[in-house]
Amino acid sequence: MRADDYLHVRGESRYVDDLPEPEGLLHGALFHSPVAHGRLLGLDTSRALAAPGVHGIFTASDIPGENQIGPIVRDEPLLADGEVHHVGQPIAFVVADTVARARAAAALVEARIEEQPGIFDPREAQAAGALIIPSRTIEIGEVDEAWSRCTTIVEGRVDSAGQEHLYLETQASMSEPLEGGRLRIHAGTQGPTAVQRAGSGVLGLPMSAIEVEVQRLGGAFGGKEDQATPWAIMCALATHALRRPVKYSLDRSEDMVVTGKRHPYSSDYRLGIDAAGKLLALEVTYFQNAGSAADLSPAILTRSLFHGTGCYHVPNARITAHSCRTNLTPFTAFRGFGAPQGIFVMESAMAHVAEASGMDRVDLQERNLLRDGDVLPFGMSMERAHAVRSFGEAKQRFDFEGARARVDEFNATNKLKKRGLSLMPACFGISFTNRILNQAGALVHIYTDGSVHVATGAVEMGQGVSEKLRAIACGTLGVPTELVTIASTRTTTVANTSATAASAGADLNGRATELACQELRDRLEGLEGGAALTWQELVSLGYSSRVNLSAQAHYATPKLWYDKELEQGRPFAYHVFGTALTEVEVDCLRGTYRIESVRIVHDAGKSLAPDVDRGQVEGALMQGIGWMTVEELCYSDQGQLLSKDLASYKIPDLNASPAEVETHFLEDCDNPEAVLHSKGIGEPPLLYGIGTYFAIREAARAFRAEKQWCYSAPLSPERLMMFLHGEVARVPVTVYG
Ligand code: LUZ
Ligand code: MOS
Repeated sequence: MRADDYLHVRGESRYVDDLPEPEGLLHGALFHSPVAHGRLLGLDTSRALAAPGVHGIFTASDIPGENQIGPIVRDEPLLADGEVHHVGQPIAFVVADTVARARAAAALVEARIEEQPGIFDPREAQAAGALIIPSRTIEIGEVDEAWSRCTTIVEGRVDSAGQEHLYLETQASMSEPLEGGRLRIHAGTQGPTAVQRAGSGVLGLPMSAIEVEVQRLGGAFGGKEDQATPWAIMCALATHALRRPVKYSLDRSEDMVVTGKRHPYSSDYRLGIDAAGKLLALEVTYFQNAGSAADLSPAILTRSLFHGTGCYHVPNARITAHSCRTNLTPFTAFRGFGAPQGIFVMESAMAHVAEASGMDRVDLQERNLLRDGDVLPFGMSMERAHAVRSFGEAKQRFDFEGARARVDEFNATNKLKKRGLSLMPACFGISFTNRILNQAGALVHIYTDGSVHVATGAVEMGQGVSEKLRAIACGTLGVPTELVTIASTRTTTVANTSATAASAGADLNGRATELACQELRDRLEGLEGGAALTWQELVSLGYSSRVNLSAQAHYATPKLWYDKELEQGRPFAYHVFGTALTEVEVDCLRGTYRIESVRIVHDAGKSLAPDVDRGQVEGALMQGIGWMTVEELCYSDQGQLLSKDLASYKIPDLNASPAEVETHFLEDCDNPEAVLHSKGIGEPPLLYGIGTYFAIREAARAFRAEKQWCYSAPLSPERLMMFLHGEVARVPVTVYG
């Protein structure tokens, strides 16, 4: 059992809303844009300000520093100024003595807005020149020349919808004044330093005047990598002005409306193979729906580019990506970070070309899996690729041939129910694609009683990073688990941290922890007579010998480089591989389906915590299945989110989950590129969910082979039924009329 589990089951874990309320605490509420695009002509806060219990209302004009929180592109005000660009854009922050009064007052704010037409479709935005950053292309080989050598070429379009994070704990923050004009923020963020930096800019204070602390998050999934910042800074803004503690926690529906989600993508592909079934040429164009501000979209676009060929080797490829500005909430990081969108396009193209050529899809996949020495379109050469191994092992271990025969037999003898199978290979690059972010720090104290305190930049969000850090510290120092405490994450103990993200939290912070612990062990073991002592005696000897029992360490991932001009480099420390075998049964009259089983072979390296990793594989799989099947964001043609509560936005429940999930970790996998030969785990297994889409598709085609398939997700039962019995249903990804 993990140390956190005791706290969770006893209700003792402290999320922002569980922190003891400081005396004089005020509560925030948001007034946000009711329209998707318009000119903000006037703002009347007088009625709100006169409402009972109100202590202050903050608008753009109350910001002492700069009204700017864009992390990559400086295009996002904290509070709207002059214009609004999406429904839910923050305009005013109201602070009152109770939550109810703050919300009541926020409803009294009046904005005069001259509405303007909005753009919601990324292709429309691109055609209108509304781009977040200049478009990018990565390229390898001779694409234009290679088409003539192809025996089968397919072209098509793929759409994938966004996805709501639905972390259990909604966005929340609490700030409190410290002496001398300084302040502390208890932020519900994956990126404490990002909050500190943005707070410094907005308040016009040095970063040293702002402390950010994170105890833990109730889930984040990328939704708090960047988008925890505005709420934290709004609290800080009010605390700064009123010198009172301020808390703001969003209710579920508000959170769904005002925060960003996974990016919807619309994409075009052209894929060609030769007579031997080798992939020869690929051309892909992504239209990323970025929403109204950049947020992390450029970084997400990069990851899509880097995963555009999926798990396969394509010698001639050209991949282009447009980040398109639309009038929806800025879309943001979500587990997978643009890779799932790109990989879904590649798998779609693979399925298409297999059918067009008459090749077996699994054969085609297997023949083209990445091998050592294969070069990806951005110039990175594959090392220790376990694609072939995990694909082969999944086939064998889970008796793919037997399953194939069973499913074919089932389909031959059933008319209205059909079964489908898919093999889904995953390949995911580990490291932040922005090289700078690949660094971390740790501060380790040994106290005179032998107990150990480990502080890093890693944020615990239920993913078990604390458990892994503890394992690393225990192993390196040679002490039992009970002696090691993992501290909350604070900008005052470990500074200039990267967000806990990119599946790299344990890699980066774990390595820093290992280095700090090694340093301490070396100091102690270097003492005369130290070798024969117990831990307790050793620590006592260290203290009495006046040895420094604290160590700080910093780790920066080596060997990473990327040249953006050339679009060439080695942006990842390594890749994670695996394969999922999925079996589904579709009721072809109703469009409903049952996921019979998902069986996975996954490469976790030498796992630091196998139970944690198993949980991550299962959780990511479910999130991937949800994205591909039942999770459906619905907007009005005015850009209003309609699916803004759990009655209208469905995530996989027990019935929508696979009846059986089996995870097998590849054995004897080392990984010299990460701490103790482990591998990042958070994001890669989400890709297995894509397998469910193709298994359902295979079953549907066993029922209606003649219908032309359109590659769009989610493939909800409603949409599947429309496909099977009505017009071809392309999923309108962003807006429903
Ligand atoms: N965040 C980020 C990420 O800033 N850069 C990345 O490459 C990344 N990858 C996955 C998830 N979050
Ligand atoms: Mo990220 S999608 O916060 O790893």
